[in-house]
Amino acid sequence: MNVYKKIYKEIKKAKVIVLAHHIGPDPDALGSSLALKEIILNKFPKKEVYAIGHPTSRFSFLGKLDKLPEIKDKSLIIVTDTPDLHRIDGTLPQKFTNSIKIDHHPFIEKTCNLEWIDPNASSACQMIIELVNHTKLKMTKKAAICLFAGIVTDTNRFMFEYTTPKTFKLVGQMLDETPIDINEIYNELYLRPYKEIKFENYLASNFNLTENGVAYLKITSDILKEYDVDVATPGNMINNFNFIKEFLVWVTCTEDKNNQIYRISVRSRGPVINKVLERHHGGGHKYASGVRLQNPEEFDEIIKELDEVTKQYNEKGVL
Ligand SMILES: [Mn+2]
Repeated sequence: MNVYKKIYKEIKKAKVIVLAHHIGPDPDALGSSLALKEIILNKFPKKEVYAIGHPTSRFSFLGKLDKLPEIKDKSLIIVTDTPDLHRIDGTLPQKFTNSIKIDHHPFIEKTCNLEWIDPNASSACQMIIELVNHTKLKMTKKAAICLFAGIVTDTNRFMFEYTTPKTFKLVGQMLDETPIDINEIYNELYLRPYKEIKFENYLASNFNLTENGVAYLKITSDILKEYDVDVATPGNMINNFNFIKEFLVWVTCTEDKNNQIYRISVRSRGPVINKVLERHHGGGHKYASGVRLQNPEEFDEIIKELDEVTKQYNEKGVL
């Protein structure tokens, strides 16, 4: 039996299905679980289906998240877009009768009974379209909006290398069969207040740059206050600094005063960076990673290690 059929069979069997994703969810995390909820309920209206996690206002157009229900017999959790246990938002797979992982991150650890991992997929949302195409599940308009938003953001508007002919085929086919207004989605995703542009301007003007091409910047909570932006803003903006000739790797370190942590976001145009972040208990993709630090001094170590990786990349052209 192929993985699509296996997943479908488990969905069919379950009475209660909980959909979960990673902490600090992006549109791929939110979109994949909210779309799955729609798609499952469309096929099985009598099942109890919940998409859980901490609410986020930024991407509320994708739909509302549910509270974790009481977990009964024949319960199934489907975790999307999350490779490791400690980043699952709101619950743990062990609490359920059965568990499934659908993810496109490189493998970190086994967290679910059944794991479908495709590191070549652009996004978890792309994998959901694939799942629908290979089973009796049907696409819905609401789900298509969620999935399109997840794919567009995870590929940075189809620019990242994970964007493959398969991505275009699956998206094209979905739009063909389930027409949605993509301009509306782009407005939701990319329309920004002027104060954010001013803040982006601050970031652009203040990066430090190493000889090897690592750009980095510490952002204090005072600066966030001054520009009236929230603590997630630098991380959400980091892709905007792609295609700057001198930046091979670029990093923001944002002080999160409420939680007494520092949020590190890293992007790369060549050097593989996730190994460095994994050493500091973070992770992510080859060219897009992050970590949350308690100790700000660890940031300096990370920059040193990223600089070394970038130096090696410059010397060898790979790595
Ligand atoms: Mn993703």
